[in-house]
Amino acid sequence: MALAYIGLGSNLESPLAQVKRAFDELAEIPNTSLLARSAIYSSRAVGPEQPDYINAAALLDTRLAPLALLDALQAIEQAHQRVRIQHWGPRTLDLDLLLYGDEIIGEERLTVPHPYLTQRSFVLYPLADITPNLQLPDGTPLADLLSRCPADGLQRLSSPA
Ligand code: A4P
Ligand code: MG
Repeated sequence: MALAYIGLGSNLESPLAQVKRAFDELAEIPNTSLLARSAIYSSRAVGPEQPDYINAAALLDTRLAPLALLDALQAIEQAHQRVRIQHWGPRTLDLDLLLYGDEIIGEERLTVPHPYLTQRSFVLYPLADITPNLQLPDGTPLADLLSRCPADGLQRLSSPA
């Protein structure tokens, strides 16, 4: 079993509903259980001009290998009729595999930890809701990253569950 953290993001087609539904779908992934969900946040878009995002994070306990878990995440994205038009562009649902245990993965389809994790308030604050004393595989405490990362328009809309 491995603990995996997932980043959820949406900025099209009722983003709040997309993210809430995605939490339920994460709980349905085979050989996997949903251990925790962060609060839900709104955030200003990073990248091209586009609507604000809804962001959150989830903690899974899974028996799936990293690439099998990525397949499951992409299947959920597809079910939300996600169309990839533009890099960093708007989307109905984006599911990023942020962390998979203490593994460091550099494969064509999968980079873990997620490359932008350390700089994005809309990832770091949700992670801290779930595991405030989290450390990255290289030993960096999440708290250090948070202290260096401005909240940058991030707003908490709900409590963690
Ligand atoms: N891939 C590699 N590593 C991973 C990973 N750890 N998790 C590959 C998930 N996928 C991973 O992803 C392209 C390919 O990355 C996948 O096929 C997978 O094999 P994508 O989601 O289709 O492409 P993308 O989203 O355009 O690129 P990327 O790099 O995933 O973008 P991000 O980092 O997801 O950023 N602003 C706010 N406020 N909130 C957001 O959530 N999100 C983005 C997208 C931009 N701006 C945002 C937000
Ligand atoms: Mg992505």
